[in-house]
Amino acid sequence: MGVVSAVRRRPLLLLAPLALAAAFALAGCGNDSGGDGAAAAAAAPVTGVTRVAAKVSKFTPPAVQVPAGTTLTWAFEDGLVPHDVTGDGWRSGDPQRKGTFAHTFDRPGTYPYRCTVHDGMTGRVVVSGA
Ligand SMILES: [Cu+2]
Repeated sequence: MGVVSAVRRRPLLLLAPLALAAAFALAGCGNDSGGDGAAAAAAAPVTGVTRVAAKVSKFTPPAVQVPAGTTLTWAFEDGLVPHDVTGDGWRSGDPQRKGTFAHTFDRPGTYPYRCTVHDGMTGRVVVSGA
């Protein structure tokens, strides 16, 4: 029995350093295409911006910070590539190739969102107290 549990435990011990190494490798990659969800989640929010572009399969800027009560607008500007904006309880609807989507954020908090068409195409809205 002792042998079995030792064998089962070993893969986890081996995988932990690999996972850490992978995380460092990703974090250290400075010229990725920008669609990386981890990068969007880690990006410092930009202030003074109420318009986010969905372009080249990423949201620009990936993170924005606005006061409560602000209406943000997403502009779909990726030619033939459709995108959407999907948060928890708020969404733009069907993926679209052009036009805009607007949403007003009334309550302070952090609102992550993503494009359901493209893995890793994510963004974040940080709403501060008005
Ligand atoms: Cu997309």
